[in-house]
Amino acid sequence: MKKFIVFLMIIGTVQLYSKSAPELQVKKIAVFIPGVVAGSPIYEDLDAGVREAAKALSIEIKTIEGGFNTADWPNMIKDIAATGLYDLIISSNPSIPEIMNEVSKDFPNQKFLCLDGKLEGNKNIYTAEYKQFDQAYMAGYMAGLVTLSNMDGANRDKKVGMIVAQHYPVLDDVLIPGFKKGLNDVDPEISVDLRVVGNWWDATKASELTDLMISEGADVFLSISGGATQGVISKCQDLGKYLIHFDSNGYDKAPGTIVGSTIIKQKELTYKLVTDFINGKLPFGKADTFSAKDGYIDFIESDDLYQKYVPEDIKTKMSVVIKNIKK
Ligand code: RBF
Repeated sequence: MKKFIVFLMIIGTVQLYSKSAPELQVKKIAVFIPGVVAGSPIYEDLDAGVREAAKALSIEIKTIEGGFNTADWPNMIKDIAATGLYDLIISSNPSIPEIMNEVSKDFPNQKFLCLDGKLEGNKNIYTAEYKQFDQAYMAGYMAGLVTLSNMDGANRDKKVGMIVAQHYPVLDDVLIPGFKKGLNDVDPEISVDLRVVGNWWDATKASELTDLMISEGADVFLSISGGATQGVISKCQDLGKYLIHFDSNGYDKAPGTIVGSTIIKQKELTYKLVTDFINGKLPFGKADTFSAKDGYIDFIESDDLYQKYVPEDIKTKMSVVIKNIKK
């Protein structure tokens, strides 16, 4: 009898445990980096945001770097879905939602989250993009003020350099127009010298382009080229020119050379969206846009290096522009 009671107690415990088990279950998330993490703020912050969420919540994560061959990405994402191991696959860039959409057809139980991309209407995919026109506008306005300034490295040519990794729709339709509008609002005579690296990693090529562009009059740069940006930064440092950093706070990478930082809060947004997912609140099927008004886009004025190296009149003008964008 005693043995039977013990047996019943064990069964009871097991049942009790298995009832509460789904709540205790650790969620598994795969992070697919379309490129490599190092050198691209947008991916470094994606990775950091997921890691912070994993620490705070009960999540197991696996980060997979997709490398630079875009043709490999669809099969890599498909392979992740095919494992059936992950409650959510996260990625980030404008070319990814369409790949997720295709993979979703074969794996209809797989959930996806894509930042920095947009796709509406697939009940298994949620996307979050940024209103990056405003981010590029602030970069353009700052670059315009610098090229017209009396700062040591500025010249009289009214010429600004833009170095990009490759052409893609968001770059051509949003980032370049935003940057040019910012420049134009400072002075319509400012011209842009735009060059293409051809990939997201070749810092040597980016450095050579920067050298050439400086010799032709450019004195301040915006680089949207991932890891290749390091080549632009070091050439500007060598030749005493300036750079506006994009996507993250870059002032301390090159004090006095990086004179502006326009950011997206990719780490914070990733953290928020992963938390929403864990709480069952991520609105799959929807596509949202996050902006300067929501606090997800900004220009960093508070940094000591910005305060130290940028002339007062430029800081005052930038403050007005930033305030208007956030309104
Ligand atoms: N941005 C990066 O910083 N690093 C990258 O490796 C990178 N790869 C990209 C690949 C493709 C196919 C596309 C469409 C965009 C890529 N981006 C990359 C750009 C990124 O989505 C974003 O537009 C910029 O980082 C500016 O915020």
